[in-house]
Amino acid sequence: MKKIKSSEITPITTYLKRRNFIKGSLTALSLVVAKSAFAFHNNEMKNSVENEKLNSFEQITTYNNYYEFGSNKWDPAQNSSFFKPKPWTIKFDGLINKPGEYNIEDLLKNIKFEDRIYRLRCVEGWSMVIPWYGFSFSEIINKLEPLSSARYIRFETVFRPEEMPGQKRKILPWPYIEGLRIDEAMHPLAILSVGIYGHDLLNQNGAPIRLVVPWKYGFKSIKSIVRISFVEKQPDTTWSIVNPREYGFYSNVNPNVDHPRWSQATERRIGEFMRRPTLMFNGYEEEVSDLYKNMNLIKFY
Ligand SMILES: Nc1nc2c(c(=O)[nH]1)N[C@H]1C(S)=C(S)[C@@H](COP(=O)(O)O)O[C@H]1N2
Ligand SMILES: [Mo]
Repeated sequence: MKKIKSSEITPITTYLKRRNFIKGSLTALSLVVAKSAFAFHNNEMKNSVENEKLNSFEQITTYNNYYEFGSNKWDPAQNSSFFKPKPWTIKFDGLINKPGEYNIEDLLKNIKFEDRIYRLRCVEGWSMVIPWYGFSFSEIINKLEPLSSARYIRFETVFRPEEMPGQKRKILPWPYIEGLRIDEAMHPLAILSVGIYGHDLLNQNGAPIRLVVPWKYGFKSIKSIVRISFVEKQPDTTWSIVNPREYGFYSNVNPNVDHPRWSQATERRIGEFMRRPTLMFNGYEEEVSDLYKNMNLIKFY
């Protein structure tokens, strides 16, 4: 991994001042995928995450879901100090020309890192705005040369019960697994993240590398990835194994499709008191809706 040198770590105050620069790069990115520059511009006025306040480093690193370290929001920060994110390898297998187990440093050589400010909407009804540091997952996918028969990607989190106390209990089937359709994974907004606020990821956020898919509920953004498999059939995912009626494969953020036990129409931003409306595809509709045209989003929840 491109180790973030201490000289590169951005103090949080100056990070906020740099947001104009980041906004520029995000706009450029979105223009590539938006239907038209004008449509994006209009949308930006109403929906842009750039107009929203970033959650603090403290909030992002102390209010977490990472069941491998326990199921309370404060557990991951408290119980993850024995976890060793270094050294790290990721195994790539299945329907690709270049399978193998790659050391993370080798894997991330020549990768173009970027800051990406995204909303994260948990299926439980809370949300945050997080400045990730990472890169488009498509960069890695292209290097691996998927075969045309590869239609889905399956992700697996590390299994280390000695370092992850939650894995000693059967709160979930271990290891945690997730999946995406390959065109979703190739979308420029889907990133692998290695940092937050210009700082290496802390263990509670999924060190050393985790997925971030901002238009889907947070549980799709699988942490501490050790295996990525290219497959033909839609893979199983942890939460849909546990409760298929409540958690589907797609899990796109959708204020119009309620969870069986609660409404998804609104959310509480961590740090705020009032609830705010949840946006279609978490506010990334302009960029991602083409992935789902002609799909029934109630059936494919
Ligand atoms: N391996 C693993 N990945 C996981 C989880 C988990 O329990 N285990 N929780 C998910 C859920 S429900 C959410 S909302 C996000 C939270 O990410 P954050 O704690 O970095 O904000 O991580 C997701 N990734
Ligand atoms: Mo979540």
